[in-house]
Amino acid sequence: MAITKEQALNYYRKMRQIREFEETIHRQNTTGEIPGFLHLYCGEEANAVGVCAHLSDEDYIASNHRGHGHCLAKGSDPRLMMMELYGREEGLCRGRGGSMHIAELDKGSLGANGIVGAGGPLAAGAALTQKLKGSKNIAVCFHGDGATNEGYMFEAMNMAVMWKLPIIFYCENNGYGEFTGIEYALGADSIAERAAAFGMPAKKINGNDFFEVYREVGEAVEHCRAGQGPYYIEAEAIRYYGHYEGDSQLYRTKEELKNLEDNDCLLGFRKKVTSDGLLTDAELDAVDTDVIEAFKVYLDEARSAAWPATETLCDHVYINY
Ligand SMILES: Cc1ncc(C[n+]2csc(CCOP(=O)(O)OP(=O)(O)O)c2C)c(N)n1
Ligand SMILES: [Mg+2]
Repeated sequence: MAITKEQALNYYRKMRQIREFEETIHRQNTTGEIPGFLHLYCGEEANAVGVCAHLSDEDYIASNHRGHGHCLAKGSDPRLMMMELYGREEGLCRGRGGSMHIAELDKGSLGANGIVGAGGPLAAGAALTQKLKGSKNIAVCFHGDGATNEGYMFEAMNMAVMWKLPIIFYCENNGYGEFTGIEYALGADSIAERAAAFGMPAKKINGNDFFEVYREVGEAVEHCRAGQGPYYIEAEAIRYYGHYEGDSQLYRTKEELKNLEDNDCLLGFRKKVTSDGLLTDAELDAVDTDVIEAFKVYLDEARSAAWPATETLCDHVYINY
């Protein structure tokens, strides 16, 4: 699956936008200006971008609590997302959703979700709808290693196999569920092997390598669009920061934190495209500068934008039947 120069630039820009979004709110969080909890996606960018590169607005994704990267990769506007995290009226969900309920249905983004594993049944439902409509659209369930131990994930996976649903279960295995290491929490030897036991193809891949993600997910998407049922991918990933902003990470060694950069997906991408002669360092630097400058503006605008009027706070939150 060859990638053109234009595609490579777009994918790099998207990964850089995610990184900059997260780094910006990482800095701003200490000011107390952003309401609610933040779970940063820094380090996992190659996954969201490598998966969503194969999807259109008519395909669906279900995200989790670490959802900003998925949302951006699926096409949401970073400026409106920043407004949303700041709780402003102009935000993507009019400031009512915030970090953990950010969504954009027109982009097929079913939203971030604070209930670990809840994306399984949601994405399976979206996939069932597409199948019943006879479309070629698919759904992707982004979830973490911790979520793989939730009962309703098992139910969703079983139903997906039974009903041959066009769904990819995409596990971002960053080695932790909150503060608990996977070696303690996972009963099986391997997440992918356990998924295979449900009766679907399952692979373990390196989620730090954009090109591997892109290639493997491309095959999985073809499988689903061809009506061959679900597909499971376990991608090894790294979580740069704590579980949430404010986590002091005393359960991780200094050595582990120091070595994370060795597997940085943005650095790996740069190394690969420059050594292949697809892009130059100068072209990549120009993207970096452009994105960093754009985020300064998004941040300023979000900080000074209007709050929702108090009497409207419950508008757009509940549906009246
Ligand atoms: C049903 C449910 N149980 C527990 C929690 C508390 N909780 C929030 S995030 C999390 C860990 C999730 O780990 P993982 O799925 O690996 O995602 P990661 O945070 O590593 O991206 C837990 C247990 C929750 N939000 N929902
Ligand atoms: Mg995890």
